[in-house]
Amino acid sequence: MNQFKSTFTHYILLLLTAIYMQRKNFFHLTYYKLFPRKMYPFIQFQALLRQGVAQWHTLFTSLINKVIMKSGFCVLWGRPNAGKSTLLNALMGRKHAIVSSRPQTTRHRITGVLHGEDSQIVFLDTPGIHEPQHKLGETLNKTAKSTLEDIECIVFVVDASDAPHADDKRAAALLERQKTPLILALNKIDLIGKSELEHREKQFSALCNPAHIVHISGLQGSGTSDLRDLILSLLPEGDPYFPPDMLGDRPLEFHIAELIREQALLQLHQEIPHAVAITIEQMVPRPRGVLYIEAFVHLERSSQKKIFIGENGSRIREIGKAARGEIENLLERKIFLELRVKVRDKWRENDAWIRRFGYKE
Ligand SMILES: Nc1nc2c(ncn2[C@@H]2O[C@H](COP(=O)(O)OP(=O)(O)OP(=O)(O)O)[C@@H](O)[C@H]2O)c(=O)[nH]1
Ligand SMILES: [Mg+2]
Repeated sequence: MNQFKSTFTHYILLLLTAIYMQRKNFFHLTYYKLFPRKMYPFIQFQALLRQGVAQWHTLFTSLINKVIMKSGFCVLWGRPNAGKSTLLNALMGRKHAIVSSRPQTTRHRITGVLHGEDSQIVFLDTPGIHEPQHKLGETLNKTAKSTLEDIECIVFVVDASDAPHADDKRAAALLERQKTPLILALNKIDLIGKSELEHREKQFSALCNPAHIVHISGLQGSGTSDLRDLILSLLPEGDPYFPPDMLGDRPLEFHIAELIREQALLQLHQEIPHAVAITIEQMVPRPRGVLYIEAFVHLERSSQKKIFIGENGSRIREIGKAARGEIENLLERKIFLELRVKVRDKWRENDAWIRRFGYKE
């Protein structure tokens, strides 16, 4: 009886030790020599089991965590002043492109990358399609047209508070042979009532035969998140085009020059804003964390230079002050902005200047 008791206690102790060691993974194959030979098959079996479970666990978690990405390019299209850049900013949730009430504010293809958890939409804001008055205008139309290749969707932005314009028709005509899904975005709905919107919807959809129609206010942000979801639904599965920290494809100097031009557009009148081009000539760090920026303001005539500078330099000071605030917000640091005005005779008719100012790509 005593012998039975001691053998029983022995096995119980062995079992408890085995359970403890199993939990702590002591039965790892490395330690098997510590155990009696009879236990080898058991140790090998449990090691294989543990290994198998680990592999299945990795496989399952990788399958569950495997994110199916959607990505693609979406062009914001339309006539000048329809609200494309305002919409880009609303979709991006940040100020990415400059906006003004002057037609032809946008002079480049502006790429805005919107990163989602499982998606990436690359927006291409475009210069407004219009009847060109000079070489610069022709270049802007060409830049816009060049965005229509290799894209996944087009948002045709129209100003619903106004009847279709010759430029809307021009912009619609350029989409005629497009196979890409077309969304008609009736913008500026904050300015009109329901019946006017219904009327405009008929007029604008007759121009372009859209696959989808949305009602939005880029300025107030209404309807823009539904539009973003609709765009997403049109994108194919695919890897992202841009790394997660990239919001666009233009250097900082570009955005700085644009912010200066935006102030010129906002603060000057008649033809002068259209004659303004900005180039950044220097960006040099100065003591106490200040960044010195020297920008050239290019105009077409000396009479425009006089107006730009203003009486005792008052106008140029105001433009510089407002632009400095915007640039400091962008860079999150103090800057010293120096504006120098240059006259470039009829530069909008001159290919060399158009290229030098970066409008021809
Ligand atoms: N009320 C109202 N105004 C808007 C709306 N969207 C844009 N605007 C205004 O329309 C004007 C033109 O806006 P932009 O975004 O610069 O237009 P755009 O189509 O990019 O113009 P271009 O760059 O010249 O082709 C600006 O004064 C905007 O504030 C809107 O939803 N409602
Ligand atoms: Mg624009």
